[in-house]
Amino acid sequence: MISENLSEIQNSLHSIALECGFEMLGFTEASIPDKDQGNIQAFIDKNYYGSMAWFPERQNIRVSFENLGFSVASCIVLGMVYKPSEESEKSCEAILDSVSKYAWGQDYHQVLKDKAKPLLKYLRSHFPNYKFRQAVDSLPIPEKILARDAGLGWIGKHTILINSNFGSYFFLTVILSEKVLHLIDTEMIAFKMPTKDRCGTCTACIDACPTNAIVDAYQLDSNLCISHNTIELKDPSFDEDTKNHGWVYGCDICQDICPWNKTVARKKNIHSKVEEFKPIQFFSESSEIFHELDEQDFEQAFENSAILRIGYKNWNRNIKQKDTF
Ligand code: B12
Ligand code: SF4
Ligand code: SF4
Repeated sequence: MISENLSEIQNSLHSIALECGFEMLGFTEASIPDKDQGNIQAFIDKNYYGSMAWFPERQNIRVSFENLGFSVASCIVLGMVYKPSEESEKSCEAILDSVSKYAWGQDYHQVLKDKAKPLLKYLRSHFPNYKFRQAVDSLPIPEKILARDAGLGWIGKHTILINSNFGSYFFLTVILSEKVLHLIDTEMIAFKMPTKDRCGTCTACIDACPTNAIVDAYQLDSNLCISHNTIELKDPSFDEDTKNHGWVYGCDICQDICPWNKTVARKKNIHSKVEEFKPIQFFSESSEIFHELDEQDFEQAFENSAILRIGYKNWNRNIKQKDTF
């Protein structure tokens, strides 16, 4: 029997999440199904993690939630849409096919941490004897698998999580909870999003990827992915053989072509409601975006942006690479 209390807690968390700007929230058990564990292992065995040498490390956290300082019982998974409004897209036309929409606004790691603070405060005050910890890419936690199991959507053939209402232009963050919170009661079922795979026979993302990085449905080789090559490749030297197809930071091709974004979410005018994800000044006001920057100008331009993390040398490398196609 699930106590009435748990249902109230879930409802309150849902209301707080909406107030904080999250569109999606779900609960799931802290466990990774065997089939997914096998897929993660295959990703490692095939070296699909590219230059992210950290990926195969700490597998005990990724698949078993070990060494986190407490025994994790449940995961609260939250989703926040970052898709820019049509107005923002018009004002930033120059970067539409060069800078991924997820990096137009402020650094999502910080934004999602700030936005989730009231949820953590609520949890800690209701359950002072239990531990809670938030992850936004900051822990080796398979966020998409947990999000799928929490009812936020399905993992598409391009390997990104899609929600049938919101499309795929949203970030994920997970709150790990020592307290059991994931049990589903009848009221919560109404909040749940469909998790059924709705890609059907479509292969638009696979066909559109210019580097054939989606080597098979649901399988991505990061070595070939423009997102990886513009963000994760640490070597700042210019390489004529690396073709980023005009992209300078990230890549949106497989998401732009997806009917769940292109048609369904667009018709519903799904876009970010969060001030922090409006384009940063450098993108909305500068007329010289794709010119090389010195360290000081780079740091000023990307002060609150995730782009700051790649450093000015790699930004300049990507600018040079932009024109080689
Ligand atoms: C590593 C990483 C990357 C890598 C690898 C991407 C990938 N597909 O995994 C690179 C650098 C390429 C990348 C790119 C991007 N990323 Co990224 N990334 C991550 C990170 C840190 C880990 C993901 C992970 O564990 N991947 C490993 C694979 C094995 O996991 P998986 O994809 O869930 O695997 C499932 C299937 O794809 C399949 N599978 C995968 N590989 C294989 C291999 C075989 C052989 C088989 C059979 C099956 C299989 O099986 C699994 C399910 O059982 C997460 C944050 C996190 N901590 O989860 C963000 C995250 C996934 N990224 C995100 C974003 C936004 C992006 C980009 C869109 C950014 C951009 N615009 O440039 C692109 C999208 C590229 C793409 N097509 O996926 C968001 C996605 C949000 C969402 N709606 O899903 C996340 C969740 C960050 C966040 N907190 O919001 N990313
Ligand atoms: S992000 Fe770009 S390069 Fe990577 S899989 Fe999608 S379309 Fe291909
Ligand atoms: S483009 Fe088609 S196959 Fe690819 S994720 Fe979207 S619906 Fe699925």
